Amino acid sequence: MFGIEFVPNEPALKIGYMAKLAEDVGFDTIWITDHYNNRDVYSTLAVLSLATNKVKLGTGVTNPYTRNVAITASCIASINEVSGGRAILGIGPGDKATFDAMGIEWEKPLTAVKESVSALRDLLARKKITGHGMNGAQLAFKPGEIPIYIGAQGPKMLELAGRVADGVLVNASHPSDFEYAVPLVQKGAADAKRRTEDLEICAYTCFSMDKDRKKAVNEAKMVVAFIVAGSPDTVIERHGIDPKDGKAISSAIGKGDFGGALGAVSDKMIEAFSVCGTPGDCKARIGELMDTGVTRIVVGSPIGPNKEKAIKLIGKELL
Ligand code: F42
Repeated sequence: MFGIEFVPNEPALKIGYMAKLAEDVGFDTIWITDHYNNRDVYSTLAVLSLATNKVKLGTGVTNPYTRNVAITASCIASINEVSGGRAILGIGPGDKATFDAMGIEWEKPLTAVKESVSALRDLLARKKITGHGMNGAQLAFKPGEIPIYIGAQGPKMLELAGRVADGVLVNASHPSDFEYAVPLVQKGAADAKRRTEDLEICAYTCFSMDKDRKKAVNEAKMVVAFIVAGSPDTVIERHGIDPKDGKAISSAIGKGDFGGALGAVSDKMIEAFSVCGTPGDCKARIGELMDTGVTRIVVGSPIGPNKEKAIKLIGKELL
């Protein structure tokens, strides 16, 4: 029921050590984020394939813009091979801010994800594909069974995930976001005449746990500041936060004033955008999330003030 996310902003060997620890304390899935400015997701997953024995290993999430889908198929199939069949492909529309920096246009993201999942299903079944801009691409080796999850927040993307994916990774931490998201995923599944029970609905949370609540909250603040800055007003308002307070944070981040951004993070923002606090606090929030129809929890950044200690504590108290 519990997965964990690692951001490859540290050397892959260090993440390999954390991943083994996470496996040992009882996590069953490890997700690695994909942004061009961090270590490469597939190199990291290759290291994790060798460092661990039984956890599932996923891209959390890649996108159809920075990598051609035929390359994505080849990369994840290679990870599936080296890990002994433990790969999962997480794919989403990608992070607009990093695309701007790379000079990549974010054209028709919904269509791009939809077509990519269809092409990936064919490529992973070793079919020769035409369409999707391809002209007969086909893998030359057997990929094995690889589930495909979609990273989604918007209403159409959530429905698409329900229609075509094996699971959905929703980047949110509050029950009200899932009261909104779960019915949309279920509607997509119903439209495609699929059983909702066959679909994993994952809360891909901002998580911070420590025996000392204050320390846990302090650690979550910067991640929450970035979430608030990147969230549309509709999401901010859903949590009873004034969009002006959100704008103040994005403007501080835009100016490089990270102290100012941290100072503007309110308790209400922490409550809305993270699973945070003592083991008891986190347990209570996880219960609320599961009540909305969430089937799995992903423990995401920052995990805790001291990652290694937090992983052990989560293992002892929650898993
Ligand atoms: N992004 C990354 O780049 N790297 C990561 O490691 C990563 C991890 C991650 C994990 C979980 C998760 O939920 C998201 C994650 N993301 C990551 C972010 C992800 O890639 C997306 O940026 C994020 O999920 C936001 O996407 P969204 O679901 O809100 O979709 C956007 C594109 C959106 O606007 N969706 C609309 C909707 O209603 O869902 C649909 C827009 C639409 O219909 N577009 C039309 C189309 O065809 O695409 C075109 C409309 C027109 O007028 O052109």
